[in-house]
Amino acid sequence: MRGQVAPLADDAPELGLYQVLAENGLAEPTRLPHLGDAELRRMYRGMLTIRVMDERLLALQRQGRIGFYGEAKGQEAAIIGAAAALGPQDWLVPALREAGAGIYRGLPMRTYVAQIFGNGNDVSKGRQLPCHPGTRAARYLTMSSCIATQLPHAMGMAWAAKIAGDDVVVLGCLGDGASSEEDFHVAANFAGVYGVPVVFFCQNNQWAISTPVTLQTAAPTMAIKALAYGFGGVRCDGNDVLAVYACVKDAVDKARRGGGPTLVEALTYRVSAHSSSDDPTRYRDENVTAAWRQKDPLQRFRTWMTAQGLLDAATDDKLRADLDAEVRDAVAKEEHVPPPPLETLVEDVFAEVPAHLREQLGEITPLPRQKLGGVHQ
Ligand SMILES: Cc1ncc(C[n+]2csc(CCOP(=O)(O)OP(=O)(O)O)c2C)c(N)n1
Ligand SMILES: [Mg+2]
Repeated sequence: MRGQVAPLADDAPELGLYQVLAENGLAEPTRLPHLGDAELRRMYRGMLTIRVMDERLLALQRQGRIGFYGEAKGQEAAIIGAAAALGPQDWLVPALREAGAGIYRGLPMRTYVAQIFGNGNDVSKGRQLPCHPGTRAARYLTMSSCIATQLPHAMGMAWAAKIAGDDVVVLGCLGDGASSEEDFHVAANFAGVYGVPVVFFCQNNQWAISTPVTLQTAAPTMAIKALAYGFGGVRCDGNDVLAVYACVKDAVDKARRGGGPTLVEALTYRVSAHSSSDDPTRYRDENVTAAWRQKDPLQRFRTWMTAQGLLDAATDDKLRADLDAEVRDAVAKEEHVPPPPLETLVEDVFAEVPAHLREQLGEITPLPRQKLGGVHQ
């Protein structure tokens, strides 16, 4: 039996909705991407990691043990489908919700949790909001808090790779909200003109904090915006990990061949709050959210994996328990690591620390670790 996937719109992929898995988890066999069993299992694990991590770390915020957390619930397919389409030599430049892609590419869980605590093990030494990990080793750039500023960076990294003749493609991520920023226009225009190997990946989760996508643009899709910059756009079902993988892989392969940029839009929904500081019941109809929760991307992939004999309930339960234990262990180890040394406040900025700053440093009394209040973002 085949899945009832959306029909192909080859003549206008920027207006269509590419699906491989229908909502009931049945596949359209002619569209299945070439992926081995091990890679499919790894993708499932990557999606479940995000789900488990979000549950645990949001609970930690509610207990006052971390100051802030941003979930990616319901967007696991978009995040992992895109990450899986990259090679290890490629760079991923995230927007807000791709930390799970960093982990998929090799960012250790403890390193991520250390960043969330902002402790002495955190490579950014507590100077970023939680959920801003970065790893050079896994080629995952630190997220920029300023919406869309990462896009000229992603484009520039890809342009540099082209000039140097490096076999590198850059995935520049954005949300629907970021598409209204001038940085999106600058990056897309430049990428089109210079034909750089960048793939713009827009997770259209239909909300930018309290702004619905209908107020973000009058365009029928995000993907169609690519046409104005002289390159192709494609829209896929962001809750279908195989569709996201297929579309991003096509775009990455094209960029690698010298075919220039593509804008891939993954249509999904932000089923949770914007962040731990947000209450969406104040501005949106949660009946719509409830309907989108039924389109759970993890459940869709689980149904298909199970039908393929690649997963069973016992393996799934054990995987979930193992991932939960991994997150709890990382929290247990990182929660009591002391903060970065105070001197780094000035020593990392000045080669020779001015006398007045040395004096001020001497006057600072470190505060005991207190219950953290909310952080607004
Ligand atoms: C330049 C800038 N303007 C506003 C903000 C406040 N802000 C933080 S997240 C956000 C919404 C982003 O929406 P979207 O791009 O759709 O990403 P999503 O949160 O849905 O993943 C806004 C407006 C910001 N961080 N930077
Ligand atoms: Mg959004």
